[in-house]
Amino acid sequence: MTQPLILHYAPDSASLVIRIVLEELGLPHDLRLVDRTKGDLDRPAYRALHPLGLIPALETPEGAMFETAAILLWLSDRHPEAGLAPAPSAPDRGDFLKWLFFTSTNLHPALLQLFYPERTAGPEAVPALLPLARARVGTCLDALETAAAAKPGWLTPDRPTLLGFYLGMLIRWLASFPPEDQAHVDPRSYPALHAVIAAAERRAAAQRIAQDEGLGPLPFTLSA
Ligand SMILES: N[C@@H](CCC(=O)N[C@@H](CS)C(=O)NCC(=O)O)C(=O)O
Repeated sequence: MTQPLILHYAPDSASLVIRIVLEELGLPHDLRLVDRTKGDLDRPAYRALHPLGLIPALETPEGAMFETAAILLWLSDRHPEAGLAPAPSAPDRGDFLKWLFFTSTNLHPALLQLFYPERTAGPEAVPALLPLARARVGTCLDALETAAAAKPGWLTPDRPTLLGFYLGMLIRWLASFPPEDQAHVDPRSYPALHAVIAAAERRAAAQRIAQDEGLGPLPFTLSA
């Protein structure tokens, strides 16, 4: 019997997009809640799955996976029929990979610097780091908005895509901050991305997981 996939998750963390994609693909899996307040991330058993003790981690029959983008790509490559990403031989595979890695190595870390500046540079550097991280987020979103405005097949409101779900989660976090907070982003200020994530959040899979995690009916845009 094949071992099931096991996702180590916490509500409204980076595991959200993995849960949505597992649901979108209809893949059976078990969930293990990681309780950060109880030190679960530092337990040797969890560190054996993820060397840095971060969420998400996915146990697969072939070993543990970590890094959100790697897990997403691994899942979609095994289920090409779902069309969540261009196939390895597709002409637009290179563009898709480029923007997936752009998101995971530039936008996602800039958000973490913005949300947890003291972890990056210590408490005394927070006032200097915050505007830099905010500017970096803006630069990344501007570039992604330009990419989305060209309506590529891998970032379109017309059908679900890995990047649409991933960006929906990241933009959700920015939109969750009150407007007066430095970290706040109004998703409507990026119309092409807004259209993509608004379509993504309407998917039945996204709705089911959002309901399970208590994220409200518009989990990505937070307002119509
Ligand atoms: N590069 C990692 C980043 C994962 C990450 O930073 N996860 C956060 C949750 S969203 C985490 O586990 N933080 C540890 C903590 O909150 O203590 C990825 O893409 O998976």
